[in-house]
Amino acid sequence: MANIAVDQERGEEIPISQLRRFYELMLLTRTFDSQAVNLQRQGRIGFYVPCEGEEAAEVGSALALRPSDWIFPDYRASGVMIARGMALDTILAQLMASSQDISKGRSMPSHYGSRALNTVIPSSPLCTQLPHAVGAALAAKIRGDDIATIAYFGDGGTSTNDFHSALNFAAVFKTPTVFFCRNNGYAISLPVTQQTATESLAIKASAYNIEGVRVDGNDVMAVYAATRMALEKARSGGGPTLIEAVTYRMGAHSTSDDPTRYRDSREVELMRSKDPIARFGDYLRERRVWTDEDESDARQSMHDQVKEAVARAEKFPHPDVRSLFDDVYAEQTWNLRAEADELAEEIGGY
Ligand SMILES: Cc1ncc(C[n+]2csc(CCOP(=O)(O)OP(=O)(O)O)c2C)c(N)n1
Repeated sequence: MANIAVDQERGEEIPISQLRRFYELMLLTRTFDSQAVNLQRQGRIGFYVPCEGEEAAEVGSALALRPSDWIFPDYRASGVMIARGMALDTILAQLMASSQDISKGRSMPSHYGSRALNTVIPSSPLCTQLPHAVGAALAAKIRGDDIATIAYFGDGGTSTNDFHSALNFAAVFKTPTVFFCRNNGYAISLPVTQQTATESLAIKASAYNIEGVRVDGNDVMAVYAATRMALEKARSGGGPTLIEAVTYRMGAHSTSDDPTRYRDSREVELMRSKDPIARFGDYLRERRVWTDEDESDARQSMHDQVKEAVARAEKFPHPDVRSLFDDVYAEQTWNLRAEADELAEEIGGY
């Protein structure tokens, strides 16, 4: 059994341990994701944005980053967070808006971030994180920091003003930024064919004179290679890249969406046959670096990990409602003080 594989694009050797890590992180993401949907259906969390089908795009790109790089994610980023090393408890604390949540339960569920992981909490308006990623990259360039920034967004996001402003600014100032577009085929109910008349999303990069790369987003090794190349180019002064990872949103847009209203189930079945996890699992078995026993052990251990994390997270209390007024201003204003006092009095009455 060879203990390396060759990255075809780069002619570089990838250790087998790394290949297994790709697979295990994709599997953990899938396990977590389906459990999060179940929790929402059972009323134990309010809302969730699933990433089923997009694990290769998320995990492959996130693993290409260095810890010192900065991530500007969107709301569909559980796989990015898991690959980045965010603890499941931390993700669940965010989804449950508990006192252990980094944003103190104040962000919409599925909007994760962590200063320790150089990951900025996203806002819901699409692609607002792109100019932020460019600004942070420009600051790094001015300071001489050897880092890159990466922004995640979907195909629909390419129709926003912020997408175009960010690409233009990044190109003119040659910032070390990677724009990572998950083309999952849909913007809620709108298919990508109605989103744009261009032959691809990657081609939009040429309008700004930057490189556009279209990659099979269901091939974790290809995503990893494309993202690594773009990051290395960015860090070495080569400027920004737009990556279009072509994948498929297997599930609903969010737990508030019912895709059967606008999408043919035969299409979904066809795309399930291109499942990035099954595909990479087959590859690993063919290479004899993953066995059926590894598979059942991994599935059992991940199921247990998620179950235990949920049990722990559900014990975290909610934040004290009085903390609502904290962090709004450095010094609380008179009117907020008055409202806080009124609330405290109201609570005292119960
Ligand atoms: C500026 C803006 N316009 C519209 C919305 C409403 N909205 C939320 S998600 C979404 C679809 C986004 O689709 P896409 O960019 O393809 O990403 P995906 O959700 O498929 O990952 C829309 C239109 C929004 N959040 N922000």
